[in-house]
Amino acid sequence: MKQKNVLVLFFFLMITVAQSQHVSDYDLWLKYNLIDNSELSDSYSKITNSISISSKSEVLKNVKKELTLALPKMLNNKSKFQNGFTDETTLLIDTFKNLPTDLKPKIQKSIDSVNGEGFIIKFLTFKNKPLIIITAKKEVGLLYGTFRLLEFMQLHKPLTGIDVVDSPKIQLRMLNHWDNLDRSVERGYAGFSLWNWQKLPEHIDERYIDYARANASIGINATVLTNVNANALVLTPMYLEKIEALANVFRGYGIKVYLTARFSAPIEIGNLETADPLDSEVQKWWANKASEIYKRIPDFGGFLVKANSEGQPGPQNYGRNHVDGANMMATALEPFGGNIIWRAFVYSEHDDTDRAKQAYNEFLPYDGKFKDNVVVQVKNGPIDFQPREPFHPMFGALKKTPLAIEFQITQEYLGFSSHLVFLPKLFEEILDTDTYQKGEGSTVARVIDGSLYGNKITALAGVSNIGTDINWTGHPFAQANWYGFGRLAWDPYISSDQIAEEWLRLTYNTDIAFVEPVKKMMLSSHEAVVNYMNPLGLHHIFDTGHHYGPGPWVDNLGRPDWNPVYYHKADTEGIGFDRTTSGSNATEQYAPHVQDMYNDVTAIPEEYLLWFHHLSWNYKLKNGEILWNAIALKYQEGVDQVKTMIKTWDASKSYVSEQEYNDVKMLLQIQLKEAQWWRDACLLYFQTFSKLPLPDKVEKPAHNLEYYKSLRFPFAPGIKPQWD
Ligand code: GCW
Repeated sequence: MKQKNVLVLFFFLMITVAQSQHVSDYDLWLKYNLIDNSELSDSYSKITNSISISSKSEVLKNVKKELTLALPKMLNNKSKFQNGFTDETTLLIDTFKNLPTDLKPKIQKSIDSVNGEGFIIKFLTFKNKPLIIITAKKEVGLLYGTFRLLEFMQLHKPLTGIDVVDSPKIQLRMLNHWDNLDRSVERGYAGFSLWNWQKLPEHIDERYIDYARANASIGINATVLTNVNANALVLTPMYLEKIEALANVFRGYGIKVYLTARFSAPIEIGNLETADPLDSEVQKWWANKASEIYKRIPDFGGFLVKANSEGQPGPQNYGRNHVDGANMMATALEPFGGNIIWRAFVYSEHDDTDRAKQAYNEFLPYDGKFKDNVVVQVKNGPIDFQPREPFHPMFGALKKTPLAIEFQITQEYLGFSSHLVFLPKLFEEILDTDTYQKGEGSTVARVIDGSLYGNKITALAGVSNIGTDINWTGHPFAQANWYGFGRLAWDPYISSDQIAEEWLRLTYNTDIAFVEPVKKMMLSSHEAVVNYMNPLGLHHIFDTGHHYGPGPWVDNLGRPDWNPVYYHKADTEGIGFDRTTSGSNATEQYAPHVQDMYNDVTAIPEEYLLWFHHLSWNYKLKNGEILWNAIALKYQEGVDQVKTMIKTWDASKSYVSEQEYNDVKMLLQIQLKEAQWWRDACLLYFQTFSKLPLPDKVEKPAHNLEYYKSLRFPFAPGIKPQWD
């Protein structure tokens, strides 16, 4: 190549590189763009002209810091700050007990109605002058209230007359990081782990602070720093010192640190011969460990434990059960106010019961037997974070045990960080589902927020999609999943529509001509991925290990329930997993009304059809199509939906920067390519059973089945690379 051409190519590459992940993506939904509407800007400037806030505590210092950062960016001027209320004050930020006495009666009723983390933002006239106050019972409420006020400004909402009284409906709003100590992230698609263990505790990366700010802005108040496939070393002094440094940063943003505890830690780092939960030496070891941790981190949240699941050690290794294990650890943390979050993601290779039934079978007999500081954390569906699953039958069935719901924000089964999938839609679908366990209206959200059974602890967890990528989440739209998770953890009744709209306006542009179509694209993106990956209740037909792309043919893995063929059960007769009374009878784990609905092939919502029924290829669906055609058309519909997403994004070009446009555009192209891959591979494979032709509307596959089966991805992200 001539030198000139090389140079041209070099510049082209530079531009391409520069176009993905622009630095401004780093700011997430906290961009604080200049408000170009002068009327609004004037009104906001008046309101924030003179801010009264004390800066004694870390939390209040952070409140002030955020205002100092945000206001000049949005309003292009500087606010004055004072320590106490003065005649000049236009915005007063203080806890209720510190408010001027003659102000209190105006707030009393509202303050009585908020909880310890709630807040009030109120516009009122005081001493004949307009005043906005942000108040709360505790300082952390002032932090949340301030972020809400700044969000209102970013959304260009009027503040005159503002009257917001809000409290989180869930106590523990937690991110679960599946971060390993070598900084790889299990199922992570956005770079490496944020936690730079080698430089901690001395070096506090600015990112820790920005991570905490982002979380606080959406109300997340707990973070589990390490992978549930745990390494005991994190409980040794060398690591605890580093954890302490992180906890010191996060505390000022209302965030408590949790760790994953490896059940066999007493053996691995304690030199004991056993980890039997009924052994007194083991109990003593955990009690001492707890006291060692709390000396460093007085507000340590507790442990998240994956036990006797996928090879992780647990109480069953010693002939004990989950209650023995969880309660032993809970006893160790109890004196310090810590919690045990015990995962219910269990299934055994020695049990040939339908995997979807195993967790319920195992945990139901333990209902009411856990100590008060134990929460059982249940994945949203009975298998494993599939693009669509029915709700987990444990929800509502355990009536005396607080259950936390675990969502997966990282897109293990949803196209990694290259597919645009707006997950709050999936979360909402589950939260809104009625379990009927205490009559009509017993939604999953009400099980989780405690309003159904009065849980002592309420919790909502999300497996983090955050890493060292400049934009934190790999796909810029995956930021919306972090944002939306936080909003739903605060209030599980907020609509996905509202979340999408807020996020778009905060992140990109407030113009309705941009927001409306792009919001529509986001809201339909979950259905699109279900269509092109797992339509009509199909599930777990992903390729082995890394779960990148389709692998419905895989049948050679060690355990039956690791193989896709176990889940789709396609044969010449038909396809689907019979979980009705004539099959595995998984339906029996639901309330009678739900059982009846799921058992009845004419009553079940078609999106769950093949999850619960094995049906002939000629079975007629409600729209008159035979099952084979319906499956094929759904795959095609998914592909078409991605094409529509590309059109929508193209039409939005003028509303976003060139980098933002290009970044998403390139990712949508990958999504289209992979949607086609899913469609072609799955249809060619299922066709070997159905022996029926593809309907006319379905595009012809680009390759033959052998080609798709031959693809290998030993270095797919999210797992430790391996050649097979
Ligand atoms: O879905 C599976 C994942 C594992 C994960 C496990 C779990 C952390 O493939 O990577 O392990 O779930 O949730 O424990």
